[in-house]
Amino acid sequence: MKERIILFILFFSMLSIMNADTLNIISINFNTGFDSHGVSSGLLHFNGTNGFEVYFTDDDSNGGYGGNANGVHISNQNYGNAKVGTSDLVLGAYNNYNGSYNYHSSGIVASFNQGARKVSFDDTDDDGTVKALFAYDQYNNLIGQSPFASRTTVVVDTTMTNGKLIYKVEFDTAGGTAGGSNDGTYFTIDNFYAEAYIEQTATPPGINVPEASTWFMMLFAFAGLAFRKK
Ligand SMILES: [Ca+2]
Ligand SMILES: [Ca+2]
Ligand SMILES: [Ca+2]
Ligand SMILES: [Ca+2]
Repeated sequence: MKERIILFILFFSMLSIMNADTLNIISINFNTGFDSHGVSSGLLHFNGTNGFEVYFTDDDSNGGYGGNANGVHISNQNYGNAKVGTSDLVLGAYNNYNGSYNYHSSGIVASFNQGARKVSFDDTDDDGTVKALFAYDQYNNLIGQSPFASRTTVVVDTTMTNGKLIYKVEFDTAGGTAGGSNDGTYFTIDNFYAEAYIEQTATPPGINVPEASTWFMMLFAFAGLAFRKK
């Protein structure tokens, strides 16, 4: 009897763990100098928890300050980098070199494979150029943005998007191909963070998985049978 009670308690606690509100997290300080595949420039890809992923690239602006960037890069070089020359690396757009420095002028875009409820990072710009964090849904529609600011932690979450999940963000003076290498301002970012709800696994089509309450009823039925046999 004691064993049965313990088994029941174990079963109930397992169910409550399965139903717990758990989050997927991506947290990156860029200080290794590489993404999850050992790459340091171009389209960068980082893995978070439970298959939550982020891709970084540029905003495809094509102006006179570095042209159309070839993605992003992890760097300690100058132009818009308050941490220049240190081992505390940052992320900037991978624009053309001007001979000695990278312009870091294009907007920085981060795309997720799962809708995020919050995205934040530090603006590590070395001047007061104000930028905003623009948020997009899975269809690339603008759904909200953070206030314009500089040299601070920027945050966008679902309270700014009418509750819609965030599949892409862009950090820049203007969203899309506006701003970026057209506006003559330079900047970098650091300490990227994103969180998303762990998505429910979909039931495979044609397969009827019983609900938790059904499991309870079945468990009691089996327990009843076990007692009867004794
Ligand atoms: Ca580009
Ligand atoms: Ca860093
Ligand atoms: Ca832009
Ligand atoms: Ca700047």
